[in-house]
Amino acid sequence: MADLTGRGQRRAARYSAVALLRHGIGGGAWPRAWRTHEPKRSYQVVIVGGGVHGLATAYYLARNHGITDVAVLDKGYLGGGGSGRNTAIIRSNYLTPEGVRFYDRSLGMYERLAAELNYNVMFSRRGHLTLAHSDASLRTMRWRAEVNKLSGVDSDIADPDEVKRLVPFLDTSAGARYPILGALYHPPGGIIRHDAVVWGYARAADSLGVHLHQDTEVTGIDVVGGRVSGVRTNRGPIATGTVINCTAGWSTLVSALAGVRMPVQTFPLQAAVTEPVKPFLHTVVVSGTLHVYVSQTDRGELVFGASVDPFASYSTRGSLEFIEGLAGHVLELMPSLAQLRLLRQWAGLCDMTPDFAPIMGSTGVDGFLVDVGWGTYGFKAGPVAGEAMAECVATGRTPEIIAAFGLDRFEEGRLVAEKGAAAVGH
Ligand code: PYC
Repeated sequence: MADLTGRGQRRAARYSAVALLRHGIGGGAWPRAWRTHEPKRSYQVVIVGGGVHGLATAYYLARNHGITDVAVLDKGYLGGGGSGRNTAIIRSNYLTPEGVRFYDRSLGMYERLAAELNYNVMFSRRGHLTLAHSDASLRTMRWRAEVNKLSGVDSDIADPDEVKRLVPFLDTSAGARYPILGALYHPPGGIIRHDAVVWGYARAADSLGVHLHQDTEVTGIDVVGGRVSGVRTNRGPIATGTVINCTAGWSTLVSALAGVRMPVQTFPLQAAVTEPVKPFLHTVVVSGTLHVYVSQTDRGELVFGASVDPFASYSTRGSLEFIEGLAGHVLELMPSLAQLRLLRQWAGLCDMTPDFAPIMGSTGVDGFLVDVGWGTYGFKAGPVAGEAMAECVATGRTPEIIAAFGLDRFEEGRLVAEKGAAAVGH
């Protein structure tokens, strides 16, 4: 499609019922959602990682700050890492005030995203239940509910009768091996179609002039006199004064290319999906004690996840141990699912920090910024992280909403302590 501005921008095809009808009748191909380019020899900003964080950062740089001379580099395909491997759960029922405020902004942005990007991201606000099977976990749920309410986030404690009303298929009997004593109920939580989020941001960033480069691996980051001067890639060198590391899984390795150390360890997180069945589960259900979370997609499949694997690794393969453990736990919660067949399983990589909060903002190397260390929370944060990182680059200042997440907190002992908000024990 034509370059309309001379600055590499183009008007993306408008998706609408009328456009669908016109194409249905007239035939013809839809324009590609984003263009391909040869990498230029220099860009104002280079973003490493073409997942939701990298693409959202590129989009907000262009949309909010008019910075369009931006390249997003991904060593594989867009959304092929954590963005396409998570279980698509979004929520803001965190434990710390910093976390609640941050993830709540993201949830609000997700809610408006389809209209903003003219792309159906299938946002589904359906409520999120975190079950408590012990007095200790009920206490943590109460704590989270109170912190949430203080920040204006809708969360409260549900008793077992309310849990049964919301999810009749759950075994809420006192005779269960881990009886349900109550739950943290968070009505604004839900799910969204994760691939669509990636494609929507990619298409919008492209239409604003951002270059998206797939199969483009960063093999080196040049630093001269403490300042970034460029990146080396398998497609040649690119000069730039600003590099943002938006990777998940490889964040330590990419940061090491710039000589920056990260307190991060990488663990696989496995997930699985069943055959589709009639809709019966209208809420996201999480059990920390049983290490399981489950939601039902609009197609009827159940999507399950669990804890991270118990050893650090870069493997994205599924294992039999995971499926055996998961099946046992799911049947303790919902015995009537015994006949359901699993379709497939997969894994993504989680970069775990010591306090389960991300690392965002500037580093000791001028022009090298990070948006990493998301553990099991990354997908939920995509929009707000992109917005904040774009502001960081454009203004040279750290926005208040990410002030608590700086790399220097580990030296200064200002940890954020977000572990208690993890879906399951890790
Ligand atoms: O934090 O809700 C969560 C979550 C679900 C899957 C991975 N993390």
